Amino acid sequence: MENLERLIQLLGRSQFVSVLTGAGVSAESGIPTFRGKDGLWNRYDPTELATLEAFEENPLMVWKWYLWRMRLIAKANPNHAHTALAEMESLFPEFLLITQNVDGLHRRAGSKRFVELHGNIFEGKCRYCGKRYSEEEFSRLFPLSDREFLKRLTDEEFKERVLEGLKEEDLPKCRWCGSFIGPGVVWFGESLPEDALQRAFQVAEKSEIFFSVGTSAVVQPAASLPIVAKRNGAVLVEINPEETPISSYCDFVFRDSASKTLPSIVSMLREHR
Ligand code: BJW
Ligand code: ZN
Repeated sequence: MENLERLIQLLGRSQFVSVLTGAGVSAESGIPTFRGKDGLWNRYDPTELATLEAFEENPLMVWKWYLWRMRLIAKANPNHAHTALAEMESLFPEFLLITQNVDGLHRRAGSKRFVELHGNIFEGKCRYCGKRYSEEEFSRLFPLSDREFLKRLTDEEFKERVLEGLKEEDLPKCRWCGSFIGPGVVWFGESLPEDALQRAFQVAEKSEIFFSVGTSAVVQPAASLPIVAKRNGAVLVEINPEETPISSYCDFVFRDSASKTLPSIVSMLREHR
């Protein structure tokens, strides 16, 4: 608690605050993390599913896996960590939320000042020519990916329409080049969106306080952001029940869930101001 009060005092004097989030922030919305005990990738081999090679070899299997995750996300709701972060942006003159999450829950919770480093699962991206499709455009091209449609599907219907019913010829094709369109996320070996990445590094360099929340901090280049912030003089704060490779660089460590810690910080900060 003493620790928390000291952090609140520092935050109260700060103008420039940034937050990097990862899958742990959405864990309590029921969306499995990637590498934790219940991590998605403990049950499914990522090298088989979330890579360009896999998509080229078996686009149907990769799409079924993504549609399964998209349905899970469509049915989920933002939790207290997302809403606390949405509130936090109005408390500082300069604030940026940098998320690695592809689920769009920060936007749904009301965040406006954010960048999505690894894309968005409801958008589309042609892996051949690079053409991007907005969520709206993509759901017209591939109605199965529509958020509202997926949300309403029962388990039985999902099994019938997607797991058993979807065929390779039903997969969405690029209007420009005719190749299969994949989900609008960043796979290993792919570059991150240039504008989001540039903004994230610029902001990390200028931050007075930098939070790393719910991320295992192993995937590059996102994992370098807290280190860059620290090297440029930021106070580094980690919120994660588990230790990570950046823990030893942190000035404050909260070994607790994001949905408990962030609302406490925001409510204490409001009282402090
Ligand atoms: C809680 C909690 C609660 C639980 N509250 N917390 C330099 C060195 C070495 C390698 C590389 C390098 N530069 C690039 C690479 C290669 C690669 C990489 O980083 N590999 C490493 C694994 C070593 N990076 C890339 O390929 C990137 N591209 C790139 O850099 O291009 C140029 C280039 C290419 C090749 C070589 C060199 C340069 C692209 C990375 C794309 C990542 N994509 C994914 C999949 C997105 C699509 C999808 O969703 O399917 O993004 S991977 C996956 O990991 C996903 C996540 O955004 C990302 C990060 O995971 P995150 O969010 O940290 O989740 P977890 O599960 O790991 O951790 C959850 C944490 O929450 C845990 O710590 C829990 O304890 C905690 N937690 N409950 C708070 N309630
Ligand atoms: Zn294309």
